[in-house]
Amino acid sequence: MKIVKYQFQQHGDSRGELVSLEEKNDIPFKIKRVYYMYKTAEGVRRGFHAHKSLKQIMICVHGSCKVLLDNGKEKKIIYMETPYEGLYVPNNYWREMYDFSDDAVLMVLASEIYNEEDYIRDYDEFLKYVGEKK
Ligand code: T46
Repeated sequence: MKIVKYQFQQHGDSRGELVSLEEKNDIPFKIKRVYYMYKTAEGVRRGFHAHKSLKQIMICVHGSCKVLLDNGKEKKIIYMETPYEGLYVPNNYWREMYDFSDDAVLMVLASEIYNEEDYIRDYDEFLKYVGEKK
C-alpha cells in the first residue's frame, strides 16, 4: 500500500510562512469542495467509511492528528502535523481520524461536492466492494 504525501512549497520570509495550493499544479484533481474539522473532542475517532469515487487531500494546518488508511488488504497509520504536507486519500480507502490535539485543524480538499451516496459506512460492505470479501 503506497502512501502518497505531497510536500507543498512554502513561501516563507521574515514575516512567517505561506502555502498556496493551485488546482492541477499542486492538487491532482479539480477542487470542488473544502471542509475542515476543529475543536475535536478528546478521544474522538471520526470517519469510519470509504468513498466510492471521492478523492481527497488532507492537510493538518494546525496541531496534529493521526489518520488510518485501509485498502482492504493493508492498513497504515499516518501522523499528520505539518501544514505544508498533504496526504492523498484515494477512493476505495477506508479512513479513520483520531488522536486529535486540542488545537488540531484538519482541512480536506475534495474532488466532489458532498454526496451521501458516495459513502460506504459498513466495513463488511467495504471489503466486498473492494473485492476482499465474498
Ligand atoms: C471524509 C472524512 C475525512 C456536510 O454537510 N458537508 C460536507 O462536506 C461534509 C464533509 C460533512 N457534512 C455534514 C454531514 C454530517 O452531518 O457534516 C456532518 C459530519 O460529517 P461526517 O460525519 O461525514 O464527518 P467525518 O469526519 O466522519 O468524515 C468527513 C467526511 O464526511 C468524509 O468524506 O473522508 O471527513
